Amino acid sequence: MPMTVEAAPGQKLYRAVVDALQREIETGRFAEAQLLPAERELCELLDVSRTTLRKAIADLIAEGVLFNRHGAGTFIHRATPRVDQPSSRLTSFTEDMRLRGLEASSRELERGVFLPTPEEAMMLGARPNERVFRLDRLRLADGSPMAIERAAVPLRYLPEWESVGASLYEALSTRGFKPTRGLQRLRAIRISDADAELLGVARNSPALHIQRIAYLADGSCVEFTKSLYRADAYDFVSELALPPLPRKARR
Ligand code: 16G
Repeated sequence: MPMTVEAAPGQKLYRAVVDALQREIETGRFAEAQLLPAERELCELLDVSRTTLRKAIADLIAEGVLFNRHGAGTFIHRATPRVDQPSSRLTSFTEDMRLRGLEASSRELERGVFLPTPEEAMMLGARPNERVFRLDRLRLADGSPMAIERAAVPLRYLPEWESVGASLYEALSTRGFKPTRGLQRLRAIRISDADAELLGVARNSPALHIQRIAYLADGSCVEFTKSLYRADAYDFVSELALPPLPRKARR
């Protein structure tokens, strides 16, 4: 069904197209696919020129309503699940999502065995010439991108790295190397253009940069992971308690 786009007095036509597209997205017209219909089809639907449509799409991308995936087209942002994440629990992404009734999945960005960077060697306490297994993934919940995780694990813990499946922690547990303690550092950053595209957020969006170092019960370091979590999808929640009183002050 064609849509009529009429610019209000003083309004540019392409801004009227922005409003019309936004309205249609909100009311679910393109709900069956995340991919926006082809340019030609949209021009016909809205009865506007390509130039007008392109300007409108550029604005909707800047506003974070749409996003471009290189070579694949223009996509609509679906409402991202919002997650309260306790920051004191050592759980995996897969477990966290399962607990919330969301389906975890990943898009693998890199998998391989490398010599560690100086930072990885230091964080992991790697032995001389020890190599690390690296796994970089885009993590999704019910199909929505939530985080980018770049994990490094000393190869001795996962020599069969090629067969690591959907969950890194499950692979470690199966081999008897389940992390039992972790340290996490969290800070706010402005996301790079490449990562914004992967996460499907507007350029220069804020994100949460998290570094996790996880240890085995014997104190050796099993994982060093740098992650970028969507700031609009995550609340990290901490439980607070009064510190124990010094002995003298106790009555
Ligand atoms: C969590 C961890 C990440 C770990 C991953 C394993 C944070 C900030 N990060 O996302 O360090 O590698 O879980 O998940 O919580 P997986 O077992 O589903 O692969």
